[in-house]
Amino acid sequence: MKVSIVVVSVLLASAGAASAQMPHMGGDMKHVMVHRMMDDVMVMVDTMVPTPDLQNYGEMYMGNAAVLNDTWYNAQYGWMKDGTWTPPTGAFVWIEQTSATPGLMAYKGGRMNNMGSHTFEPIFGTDGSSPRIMWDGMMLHNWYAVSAPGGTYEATYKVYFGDASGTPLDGYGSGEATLTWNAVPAPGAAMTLALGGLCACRRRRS
Ligand SMILES: [Cu+2]
Repeated sequence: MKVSIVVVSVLLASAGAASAQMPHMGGDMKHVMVHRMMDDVMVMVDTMVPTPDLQNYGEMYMGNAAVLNDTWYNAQYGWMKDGTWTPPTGAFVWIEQTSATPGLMAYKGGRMNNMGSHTFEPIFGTDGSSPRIMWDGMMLHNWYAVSAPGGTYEATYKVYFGDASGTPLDGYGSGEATLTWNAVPAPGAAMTLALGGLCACRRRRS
């Protein structure tokens, strides 16, 4: 686990140097493990990694990643297949957002060691997109963003087997998971507040 994280940061650093600044995952990968148990789907969030922070780095991103400009964002959560299993014959795995804190936006990510797999298209209801995505079972780190930090955010997901249009398969169960984030004020905002305080003091003295 540690080794792969080191490799990822090296890749991101070299890519950033070559082109524009790449967005940051925000911390260690926090995996959402999806397992098929007979006719059921089980979903478990890795509890070892602390609750991710949505952060604003004050950076501008190029291309599709520009959707993260001026946002507080994070991509630590990664959907991951637990063990080797396949969906029922002819069926697909669907991840559906059933509820989320208002203001939480989501964009399609990909594998952390391949930024080219990240399309940044709006998903999970963002900008009128579908509440569900079909998942191919590859590690998937989506990007979550808010346009103003407002404390704690949550999103709840149902993972199930469905047909090509997302209709759940009869006779199969579904799994559920809730992801949470804390939105922290930008370092720049704290600095502005400090400077504001300083100015107030000066004004009082004069
Ligand atoms: Cu991952």
